[in-house]
Amino acid sequence: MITLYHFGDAFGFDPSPFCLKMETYLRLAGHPFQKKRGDLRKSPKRQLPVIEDDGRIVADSRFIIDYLKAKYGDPLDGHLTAAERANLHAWQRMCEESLYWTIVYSRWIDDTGWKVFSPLVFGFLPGPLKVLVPPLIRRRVARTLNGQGTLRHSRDEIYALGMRDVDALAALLGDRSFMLGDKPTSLDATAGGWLINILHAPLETPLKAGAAKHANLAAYADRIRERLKV
Ligand SMILES: N[C@@H](CCC(=O)N[C@@H](CS)C(=O)NCC(=O)O)C(=O)O
Repeated sequence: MITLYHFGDAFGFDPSPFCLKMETYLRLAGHPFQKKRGDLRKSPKRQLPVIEDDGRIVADSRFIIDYLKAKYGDPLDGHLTAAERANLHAWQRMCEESLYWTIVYSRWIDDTGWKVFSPLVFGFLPGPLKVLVPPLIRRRVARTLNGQGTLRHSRDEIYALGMRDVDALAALLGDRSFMLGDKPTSLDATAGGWLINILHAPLETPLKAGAAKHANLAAYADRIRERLKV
């Protein structure tokens, strides 16, 4: 049985887009799995998600999906042409390398999001750690966002950049059931993990308000979330 190590379901689902991507992938591909709370200190790359399968540990959603495809087959993407795979790759990277950072900003830096996010994800910490740890990690995330570049922009610019990606996803989806057609592909694991995290998270950010204006994305997030139910 595959074990998915993730952060936990602080939002009723995993607040990490990458962990929710992995869970969505496993469900859409039909692989049986169990979820356990992961420990960053024990994770090979100090990040989650990680899976364990037959004693083998695999880290990073991209390498996990490669591993699962090699071992169990490729029910989601196996039928795609080379051009369709290239298209999928580009959209996936847009979510994971661009839109991701606006999500991170909306939770860790923007005070509106932080006030709600912090107690939800750090609520499990005992006593004084609940007060001490969140600002330390918040400062570390700010350094990362500064190095990566997002924090060089104003709040309005950061949300405007995020909305370009959300608007592009809405245009891609159109009136289809899934991002690339009638059947789910691995792009829906990423897009689902991202859009559920934007639209269903209890944080009233400009990104959520902007995404909610796209009725097709709201219905899509509901549809993918339905697939996550056991
Ligand atoms: N490229 C990785 C990214 C994973 C990732 O960024 N995970 C974040 C949570 S969304 C994490 O573990 N952050 C903790 C840290 O970097 O200290 C993947 O595809 O799995």
